[in-house]
Amino acid sequence: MTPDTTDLVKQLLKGNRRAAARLMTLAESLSPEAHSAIKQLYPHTGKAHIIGITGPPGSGKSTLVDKLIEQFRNQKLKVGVVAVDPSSPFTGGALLGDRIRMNRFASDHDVFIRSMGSRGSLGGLAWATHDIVHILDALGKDIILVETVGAGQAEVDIIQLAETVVLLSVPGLGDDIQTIKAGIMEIGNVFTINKSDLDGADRRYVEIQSALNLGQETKGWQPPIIKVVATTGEGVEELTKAIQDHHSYLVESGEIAQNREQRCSAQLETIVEHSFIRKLFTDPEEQTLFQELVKEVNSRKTDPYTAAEKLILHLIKTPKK
Ligand SMILES: Nc1nc2c(ncn2[C@@H]2O[C@H](COP(=O)(O)OP(=O)(O)OP(=O)(O)O)[C@@H](O)[C@H]2O)c(=O)[nH]1
Ligand SMILES: [Mg+2]
Repeated sequence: MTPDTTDLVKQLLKGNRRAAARLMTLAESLSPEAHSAIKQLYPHTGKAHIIGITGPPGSGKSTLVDKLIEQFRNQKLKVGVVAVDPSSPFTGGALLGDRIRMNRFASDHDVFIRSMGSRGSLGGLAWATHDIVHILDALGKDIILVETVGAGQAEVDIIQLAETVVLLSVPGLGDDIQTIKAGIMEIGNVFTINKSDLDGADRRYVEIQSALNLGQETKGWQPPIIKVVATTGEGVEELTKAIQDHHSYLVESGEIAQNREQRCSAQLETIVEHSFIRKLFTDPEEQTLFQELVKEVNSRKTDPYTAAEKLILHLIKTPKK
């Protein structure tokens, strides 16, 4: 039976968690009902502060998110969490770990946690993540934390989603510095060294500081570097303050408008790109045409540009199924 999204959205807007969970399941399965739901709930979004928590696998992101939830709850803010794990299978250990780590909020109705596995290919994960963030926003969350592995190369590009990006790093990860050099630094608004109880935290601090100084702009937001121990909660209050300071900065400087426009643009791009790609690879008629054109390009009967033009025209003309 097709779920009645109008009713689900109505329930969601009243704060119904079960409706939220059902809508998220639809979003994860990339069903057309999910699109219909997003169309209805979108006018009710745009209120939450969306925070990306990103860093290497095992750097303590989930442990930190758990402690951040606590900080925001102390301020009576309503919190939503999306933990995205593109590397693990559906019921991977990491997902299970996330649930256990954040389990203490299970009975708190103002906290909603959703873990996602690598369900969709063809950009489905990025797509569903956007939708889930919208659902949490419409549910009335003030803060939405999005946990993702890595940055830049990952399927879910955190800058498409988050207003504030917290880049997590840990002491003693040699290749991490490579990532820093590769330009990841630019996307961080707050740098965090987790596991600061381990050796090498000070060295990591200096490394990040000098990498930051290289590309430093003298005006605007100056990204702070904060040492934390997620397991004990040390430094998490300071981190929370830095995250909220960044948000205040965005609002007061007016950068928030530009930030939001960039995110809408990136999102629209994702949807257009993947709508085409998905139709191309799921519709048998398009598949046949695609295969024919591949052969024609290979035999030099046509060239790749003409073939692409034909495909795009055909995709536009064929009615939506
Ligand atoms: N020593 C120390 N260990 C920590 C700290 N924070 C987290 N850990 C440990 O690091 C391990 C990984 O923590 P998670 O929170 O699952 O890390 P994650 O980044 O979410 O991992 P994935 O989602 O699998 O990429 C766990 O065993 C934590 O207990 C810390 O501050 N110090
Ligand atoms: Mg995790």
